Amino acid sequence: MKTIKDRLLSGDKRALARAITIVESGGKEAADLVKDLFQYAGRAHLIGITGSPGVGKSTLVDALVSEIRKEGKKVAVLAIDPSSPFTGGAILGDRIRMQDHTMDENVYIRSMANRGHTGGVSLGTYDAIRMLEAFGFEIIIIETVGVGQSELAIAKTADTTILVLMPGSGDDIQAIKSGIMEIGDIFVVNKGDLPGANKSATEIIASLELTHNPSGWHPPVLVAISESGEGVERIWEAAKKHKMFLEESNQLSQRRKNKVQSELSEMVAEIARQNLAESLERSQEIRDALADVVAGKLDPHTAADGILRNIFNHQVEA
Ligand SMILES: Nc1nc2c(ncn2[C@@H]2O[C@H](COP(=O)(O)OP(=O)(O)OP(=O)(O)O)[C@@H](O)[C@H]2O)c(=O)[nH]1
Ligand SMILES: [Mg+2]
Repeated sequence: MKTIKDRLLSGDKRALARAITIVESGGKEAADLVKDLFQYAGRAHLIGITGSPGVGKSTLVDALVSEIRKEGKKVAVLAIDPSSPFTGGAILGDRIRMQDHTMDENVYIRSMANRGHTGGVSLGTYDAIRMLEAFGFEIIIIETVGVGQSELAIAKTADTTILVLMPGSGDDIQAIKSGIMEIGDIFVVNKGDLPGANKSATEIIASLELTHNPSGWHPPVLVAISESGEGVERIWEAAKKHKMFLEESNQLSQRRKNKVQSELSEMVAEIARQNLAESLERSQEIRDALADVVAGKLDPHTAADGILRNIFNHQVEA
């Protein structure tokens, strides 16, 4: 019988779906699969799309997919914790187009839960991206609902981050105030058919002029009507231009290095958390420390310090 790895590499979408389910669950099976497929990963252009609920992210993603397919490129979409279901044409008024995409063998759309990670990007997401890259997707779009920290997490994961806003929602003002403007490589004022779109765009441009910009990239602010596809071609052009800019200014490798760094530190923290949970049950020393804190004999800082030593010594010996 062929392995999941062989089936995935030969273009079997069911194997891809299975592989993503495996890496989503984590554990040894996931680690082995990632090890097997790691050498085929790391090649796609990762585009993060974020913004408040209901600004039209999924509608924009759908229109972008159509745009990308015009160039014949293979494109995958990961929708992380969507508040509305994505796959299978569930988007109101968009059934027919979505249906088109799901019939297209060069498109893959998948929803993922972030399993309680407030950052919006869990370790499983990094590995799911690897599975999609190994399968051969050239562009991977990651949609996350922007709620505080998740914008920052997606910006760390993606090569190009698109921040979507809509007119009249106060979103733009909110974004400017909360300092998330810095994460946008491209700004989209969606629902350009509604009043106030140009005003929003002007405000964003004005605030960008005040934003510190060490990379040398000047984020474009584009008005679009995702529902009709108007302005979406320019968004795709801007995304390609941004990737080229990163390559030419040697910032792509730096971004990817930062990404690996945050993934690794998250992974180490996760292993430490698991070890701690196990040690809490297993280790008499840790149980004693807990009892001492409860009894008021030991302060929590000293106890935590002792527990850390215990875990890492244990790790070294193991
Ligand atoms: N008027 C107008 N409505 C739009 C446009 N694009 C999307 N919408 C509508 O906005 C609503 C939300 O669209 P979605 O694409 O689901 O928004 P989203 O940001 O993905 O939403 P969540 O994933 O739930 O956060 C839907 O009713 C869309 O039809 C647009 O360009 N103009
Ligand atoms: Mg959505």
